[in-house]
Amino acid sequence: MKTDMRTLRSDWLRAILIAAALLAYDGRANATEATVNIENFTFGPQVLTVPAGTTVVWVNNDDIPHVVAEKNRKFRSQALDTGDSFTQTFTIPGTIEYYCSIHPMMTGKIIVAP
Ligand SMILES: [Cu+2]
Repeated sequence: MKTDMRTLRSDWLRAILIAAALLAYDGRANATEATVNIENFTFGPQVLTVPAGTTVVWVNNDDIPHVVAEKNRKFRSQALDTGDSFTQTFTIPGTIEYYCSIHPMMTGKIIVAP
């Protein structure tokens, strides 16, 4: 009888620990953020690899406006003035190619890892 109670209690404890670990993991996944710096007509880093669930923030640090436009029109920012930012969250693994629609020579890539 005593043994049974102890087993029950340890199962209960293990369940709590697993739940806590899952919550902690989820919290971390939600908080994942990466930045692309726009400067000198360049997206930096030009190729950015992030885990799925990452929110990418583009920040324009140039003196002229830029646009962040996905190659297949999946997303497109407004014209970003100096200091403006654009945010996009990537949940599906794959490669996203984008460019600046004002300066099409400016290109960048986000690789979303599973
Ligand atoms: Cu531009």
